[in-house]
Amino acid sequence: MIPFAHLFGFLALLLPGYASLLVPRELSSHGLQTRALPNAPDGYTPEHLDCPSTRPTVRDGGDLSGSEKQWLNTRLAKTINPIRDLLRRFNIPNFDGPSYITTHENNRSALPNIGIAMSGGGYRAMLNGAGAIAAFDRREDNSTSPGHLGGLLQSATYLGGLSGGGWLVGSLFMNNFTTVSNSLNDPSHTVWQFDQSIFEGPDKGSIQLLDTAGYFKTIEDQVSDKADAGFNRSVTDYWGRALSFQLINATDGGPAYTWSSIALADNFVQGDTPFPVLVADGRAPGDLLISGNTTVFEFNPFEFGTWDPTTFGFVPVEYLGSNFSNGELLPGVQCVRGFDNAGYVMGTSSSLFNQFLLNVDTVGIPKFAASFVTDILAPIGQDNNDIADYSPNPFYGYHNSTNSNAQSSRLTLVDGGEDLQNIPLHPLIQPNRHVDVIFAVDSSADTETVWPNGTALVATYERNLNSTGIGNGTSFPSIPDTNTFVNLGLNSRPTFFGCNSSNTSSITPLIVYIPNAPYVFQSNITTFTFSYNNTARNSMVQNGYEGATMGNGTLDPQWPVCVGCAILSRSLERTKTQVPQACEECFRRYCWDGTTNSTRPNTYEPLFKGQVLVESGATSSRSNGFVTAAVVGLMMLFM
Ligand SMILES: *[C@@H]1O[C@H](CO)[C@@H](O)[C@H](O)[C@H]1NC(C)=O
Ligand SMILES: *[C@@H]1O[C@H](CO)[C@@H](O)[C@H](O)[C@H]1NC(C)=O
Ligand SMILES: *[C@@H]1O[C@H](CO)[C@@H](O)[C@H](O)[C@H]1NC(C)=O
Ligand SMILES: *[C@@H]1O[C@H](CO)[C@@H](O)[C@H](O)[C@H]1NC(C)=O
Ligand SMILES: *[C@@H]1O[C@H](CO)[C@@H](O)[C@H](O)[C@H]1NC(C)=O
Ligand SMILES: *[C@@H]1O[C@H](CO)[C@@H](O)[C@H](O)[C@H]1NC(C)=O
Ligand SMILES: *[C@@H]1O[C@H](CO)[C@@H](O)[C@H](O)[C@H]1NC(C)=O
Ligand SMILES: *[C@@H]1O[C@H](CO)[C@@H](O)[C@H](O)[C@H]1NC(C)=O
Ligand SMILES: *[C@@H]1O[C@H](CO)[C@@H](O)[C@H](O)[C@H]1NC(C)=O
Ligand SMILES: *[C@@H]1O[C@H](CO)[C@@H](O)[C@H](O)[C@H]1NC(C)=O
Ligand SMILES: *[C@@H]1O[C@H](CO)[C@@H](O)[C@H](O)[C@H]1NC(C)=O
Ligand SMILES: CC(=O)N[C@H]1CO[C@H](CO)[C@@H](O)[C@@H]1O
Repeated sequence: MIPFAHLFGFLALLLPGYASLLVPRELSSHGLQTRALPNAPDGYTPEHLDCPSTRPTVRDGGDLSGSEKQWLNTRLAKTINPIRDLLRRFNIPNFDGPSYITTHENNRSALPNIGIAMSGGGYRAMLNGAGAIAAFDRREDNSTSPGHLGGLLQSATYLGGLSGGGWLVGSLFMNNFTTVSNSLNDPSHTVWQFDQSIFEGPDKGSIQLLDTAGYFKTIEDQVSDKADAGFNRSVTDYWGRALSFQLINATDGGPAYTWSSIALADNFVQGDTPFPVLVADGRAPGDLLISGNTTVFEFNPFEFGTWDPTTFGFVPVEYLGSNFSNGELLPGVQCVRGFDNAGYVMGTSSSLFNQFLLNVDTVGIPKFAASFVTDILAPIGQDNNDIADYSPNPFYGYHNSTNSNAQSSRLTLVDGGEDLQNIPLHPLIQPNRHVDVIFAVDSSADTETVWPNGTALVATYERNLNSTGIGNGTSFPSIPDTNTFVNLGLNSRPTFFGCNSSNTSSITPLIVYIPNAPYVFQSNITTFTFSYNNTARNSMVQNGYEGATMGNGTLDPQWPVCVGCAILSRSLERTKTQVPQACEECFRRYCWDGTTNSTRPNTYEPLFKGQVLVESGATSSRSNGFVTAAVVGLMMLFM
């Protein structure tokens, strides 16, 4: 049987330039709606093809792309009913939420504009984040019952992912924006099978027919073909291929699935999904350490680039790999397609894990994996283990005076969390995007005990202090030091930052910080844990669900009301509507009130808040029982 992707590659060879037109027809002949597509012309290998009649160029970062603006018209209209439904269910006392939405419906920009951000932190972050996404997704069972938050995902405009959070976002979008529960219970046993470590490769019971040796050979062949076609290979190529076997629902890790194909998927085109954005950090030539001022790049369905005043430009993501100079493709230069492989993009945002591939203790991993590491990966990695190579640099000769890579034909990117901004807030705080509220799920491992302590928020806050500097007009709420986070428990329960926007000049989103904490499972599993049995995997997801919903409202029955208030806050200001009394109470309870306690705390060892589901092997249970924990939780909230 000829695999579909190969067949398609063959068609594309015959008809260069028409590639993206053909795939939907091919799929629709099977009566299916289009999902993200295996539309690369030749599998994992980028191809030089004739350019479209309007040749792609680099544009500056002064505004949203035309494509994004057009898409927003569709999406923003689609979010109105979900927001109205949410507010109806949340039922803010003495405030008619649905009528408020209806009154302002014809002026969409008056209404809330919601973003969601999923932090990095390997599989821990992916799974804890997946619990939050499930909680926000009205398609999940029970998610629209009292105390739950289902519908927030349908109400959101943007969905950011970084590193492990990017695996989550990327996997859902590659798989037709499927649900978290369908990914966990994948009927085809293809994706999210984390009991098989990435070194073993997929379970042979799935659609993958490979044994471990065949898995490594397939990956090596795919990457070699890219190198033979003249593109630099980096360890990230291997890492991204391996990830794809776990994240993309297709044979051989879906080598032809491109990131740009998200923009062709029906559900995205119809505005039925949020706008996915993945984040990676730029690295100036010769730099090994990534500072907080490094350029932050984003991958969205239309474009790759940055808002930062350094490179300050975007290129169509579909044409990554093309040889741009001074912002253009010179006459005669062909267009490259297929470079923006979806697994490569997810691998780029998480390139930190390259080091895991390289440093893994070779004892206990399959023989093939061990020789693969020593013979193939190690020589490629050398001093540049963590990079993803985006050569030829699309920003060569572009904004020479500010772009530190302008004179380099190479562009190398690293894991989006290496600048410590481990939550992908950067795309969501851009003033052009007008996001009002960001649900920021933080599964970072900051403390010695592998819990978050606000480090990611502090990094973004510090970066944006000087709005004429690297922040380039962005504005971010005040964030206290990490000792304060721990001492005040701001990292042990949801906390709002930026409640009072009157003392900031430009558009400052409200941040709803949702830290990973032990609700029903000891979810502080180390970042470099690469296999989870299904019990542990599902418990992680459930813990994330409980964290986002505060135990479905059992820890605080007012939590859904408070989420509603957070969503409405900036909109109420714009429409000069009096803040409901219940919201004032919520803000007193959940907003960081500006106090600090910067004394170095003892080791952070949070207690369970809920009924312990299963005990993870490494840790002892110290549950006080659900009722006691609820009382403790409430006491902390009212402090
Ligand atoms: C994608 O999901 C939609 C539902 O959102 C479904 O109608 C469609 O058939 C799915 N397409 C594929 C290719 O699975
Ligand atoms: C939904 O709620 C019902 C009734 O409480 C329960 O039996 C069922 O297990 C729940 N479903 C999920 C996915 O939790
Ligand atoms: C994977 O694809 C199979 C066959 O199309 C489908 O039944 C299954 O639901 C898909 N799984 C996910 C997680 O999208
Ligand atoms: C970023 O740059 C500013 C000024 O250019 C400097 O004060 C600050 O220390 C830098 N931050 C980091 C994290 O390097
Ligand atoms: C930018 O640098 C490139 C490469 O050195 C050069 O060809 C180009 O002329 C420069 N552009 C400007 C506007 O100086
Ligand atoms: C917070 O995390 C940072 C980063 O890991 C660490 O350096 C710092 O000591 C931690 N502080 C507290 C109070 O946990
Ligand atoms: C997880 O957190 C608990 C305290 O909540 C701590 O006792 C345990 O050592 C932590 N696990 C790891 C791997 O650090
Ligand atoms: C802010 O950044 C700009 C550009 O880097 C710099 O010129 C200015 O001195 C900075 N201001 C402060 C207060 O650091
Ligand atoms: C919260 O809801 C989820 C999904 O229905 C369920 O699995 C979980 O048991 C519930 N937890 C509590 C504390 O009610
Ligand atoms: C400040 O934090 C320290 C360290 O956790 C604690 O011992 C002290 O009681 C706190 N101070 C106040 C006023 O809460
Ligand atoms: C699953 O993993 C957890 C944590 O590592 C362990 O405690 C448990 O025994 C495992 N369960 C099974 C069925 O292997
Ligand atoms: C709002 C703001 O400061 N925008 C600046 C971002 O950076 C570009 C390139 O340096 C400037 O042209 C904008 O004025």
